Amino acid sequence: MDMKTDNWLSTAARPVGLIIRQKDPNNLEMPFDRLHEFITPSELFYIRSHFPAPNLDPLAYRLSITGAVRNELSLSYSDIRAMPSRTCVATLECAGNSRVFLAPPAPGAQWELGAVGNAEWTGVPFSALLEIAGLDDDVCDLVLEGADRGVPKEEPRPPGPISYARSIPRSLAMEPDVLLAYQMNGEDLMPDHGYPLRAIVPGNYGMSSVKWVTKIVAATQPFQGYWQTSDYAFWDDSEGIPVRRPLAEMKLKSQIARPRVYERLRPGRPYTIFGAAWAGNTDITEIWISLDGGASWVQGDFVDPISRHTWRRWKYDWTTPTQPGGYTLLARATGADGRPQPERHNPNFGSYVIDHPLPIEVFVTGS
Ligand SMILES: Nc1nc2c(c(=O)[nH]1)N[C@H]1C(S)=C(S)[C@@H](COP(=O)(O)O)O[C@H]1N2
Ligand SMILES: [Mo]
Repeated sequence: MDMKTDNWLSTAARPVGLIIRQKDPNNLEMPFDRLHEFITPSELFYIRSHFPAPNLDPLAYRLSITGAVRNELSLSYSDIRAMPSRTCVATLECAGNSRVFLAPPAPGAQWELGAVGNAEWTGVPFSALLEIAGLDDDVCDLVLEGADRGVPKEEPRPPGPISYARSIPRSLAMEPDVLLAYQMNGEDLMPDHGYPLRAIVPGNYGMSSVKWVTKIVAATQPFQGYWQTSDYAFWDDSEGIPVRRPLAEMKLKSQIARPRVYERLRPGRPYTIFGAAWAGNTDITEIWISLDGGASWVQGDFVDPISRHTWRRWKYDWTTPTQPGGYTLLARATGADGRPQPERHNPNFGSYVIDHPLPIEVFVTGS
């Protein structure tokens, strides 16, 4: 056997697979220092699943649309594939991404930087299906239910198995880029990413993009399901009274991909700091880097243009210090409204929405 096959050579340009946070169900993240291309290769795209992936046969598959509609629908996979399609690029970030940076430690999967990715999604606009179904005037929420089922491990535990279900407001469901997608990066979805059909809700945290969708309910009351109120929700303030609201729009955030935590760097050498920044419905206009733990900031350059719902890769050409020792690097993005990322994590979000600048400690060696 020829040992000089290319997987023995530089791994810099090729995917290296995912990091296991939990097995069965699969919860796998991208080694974020592998960020190179604008589009995350499918094999590097994180997987976040509450229950084992259901095995859905596309020939038996049906999508039902029920509730407050004029025409209840039951569509086959081929019905959906026959409809006019739309393609969009969207960044999905799990609301728990970077949880490992919280101190004191927060319960839940200890995601580092890799529960985020940017892919090209193809499917049917959700609005096209809703137009055929004909929503009643008083519909406020569209509930999307996946075929995966189980009993959540976190308290409060429901009395029996439940399916993964989330709702989105009617106005969002009608946005042209909200898709029921069957392809990711030009190929049919992989089982872990929702085969045969999943929702893609650009601008929202990943939990809205329900995988393995089999049922859609048009609701005339705000949906109060487990993943809407108990999990994936936060404490808001209503006239001084704390209220529970569902997480929705992704917050402005940036991450350093290279160097990685505790990387050793040689002194006085050029080093390109590289990363990405994204947000829900705000354009990202500036990226600032700190090389001294936040005492001072310098501006980085974007590699990608502004594009709604996708990340912008950025870089900063640094010359590493000549003084050996530990250095803390930070990145902080600013949105079109002039607002930067917050300095600290907001405890109202619990173990979610980790959107403050994340410290990356590196060591500059003596020579
Ligand atoms: N049916 C179903 N859909 C789901 C989930 C799930 O557990 N079951 N996880 C959600 C969460 S929390 C995230 S972050 C995204 C992750 O999508 P991915 O695994 O394709 O990256 O899927 C969402 N859709
Ligand atoms: Mo998530």
